[in-house]
Amino acid sequence: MTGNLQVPVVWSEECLRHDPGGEVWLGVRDAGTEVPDRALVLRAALAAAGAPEVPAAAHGDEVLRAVHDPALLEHLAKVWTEWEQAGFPAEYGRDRVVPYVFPTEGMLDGLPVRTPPAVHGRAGRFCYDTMTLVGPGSWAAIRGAADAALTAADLVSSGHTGLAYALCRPPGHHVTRSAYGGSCYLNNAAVAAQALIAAGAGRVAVLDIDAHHGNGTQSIFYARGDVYYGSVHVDPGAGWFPHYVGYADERGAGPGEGANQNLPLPPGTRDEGWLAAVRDMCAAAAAHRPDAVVVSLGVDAAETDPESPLRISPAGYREAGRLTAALAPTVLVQEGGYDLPTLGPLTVAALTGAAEA
Ligand code: SP5
Ligand code: ZN
Repeated sequence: MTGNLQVPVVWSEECLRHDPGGEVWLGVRDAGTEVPDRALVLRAALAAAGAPEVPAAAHGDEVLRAVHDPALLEHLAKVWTEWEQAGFPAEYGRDRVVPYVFPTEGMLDGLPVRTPPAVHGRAGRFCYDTMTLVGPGSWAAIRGAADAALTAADLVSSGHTGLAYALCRPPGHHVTRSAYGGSCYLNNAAVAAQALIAAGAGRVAVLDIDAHHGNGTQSIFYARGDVYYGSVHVDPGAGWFPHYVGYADERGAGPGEGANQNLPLPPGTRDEGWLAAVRDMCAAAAAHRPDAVVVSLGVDAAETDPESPLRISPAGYREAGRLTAALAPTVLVQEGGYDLPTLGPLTVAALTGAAEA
């Protein structure tokens, strides 16, 4: 141990068991960047920085069922076993669950969404892309990541600490109430926000600084006034995932009108422009007077990251950590970040800034 970073790091060993085995992108299976080594690199860097580690405690499904369709939970828990029993890995060399038919609005044209009995048909029922593969250890890791988020929320809501970090893998902010995608399976940040509310917070702000728009978190809280969602991300209209959501005119609905704010940025944006947007997001969030904050901490906006064209430095992430954690007691939840050599320093920088707040 060389540092003195006083932020508890909540961690579940289960998170290593998810090996998506790549991603099918534009019809070709690529190696993929959401790999188990991400968690090992983060864990080692945070330990070297002196951060104390806290094991994730097993939690029940109550909070998960408040933000997700129970049918999504059941599907994820069972789909690998059914895929295997149907013979796809052993008999056909299909070693991961990859959907091939998606029940889009255009396909159904108002007919009810059925749940097909055949697993290969049902694979697209709760998933919206081909990049988010499921394998034998996936569910254990998905559930371990949610437990890490819940444990970090417990540490903060109990007053044990004003700041806690959940080392979640796989990440979560692309998952809506009933559909997964974007290398995410359950929405760990939404789970943390809901847990904070269940523990007594009246209003929560979710601040998302991952390079990509957190379409899942936005969707889950879109019509709610008790959870503000703000996101700074690369403009989906400039050709970046999630393409269909994350535009500035998405402001919330009904009781949530005005409690959703997107700040899309052009590819190539550096610290100055990004931090100006982070400051704007924090000012808007502060106006909602949150009792607690959840930060969706993706470090894939870094200049070194292969998955986004934003060009943020470690110093930028440190400042963003300071700004986002200054509003209220804060739970940091790991989202993306894929450049293994710089993933550790970037995350340590963000946590260092948050601890300074
Ligand atoms: C949590 C998170 O950051 N999810 C991001 C999902 C976006 N993945 C898009 C992958 C597109 C294909 N990647 C090719 C990279 C080549 N440099
Ligand atoms: Zn991302």
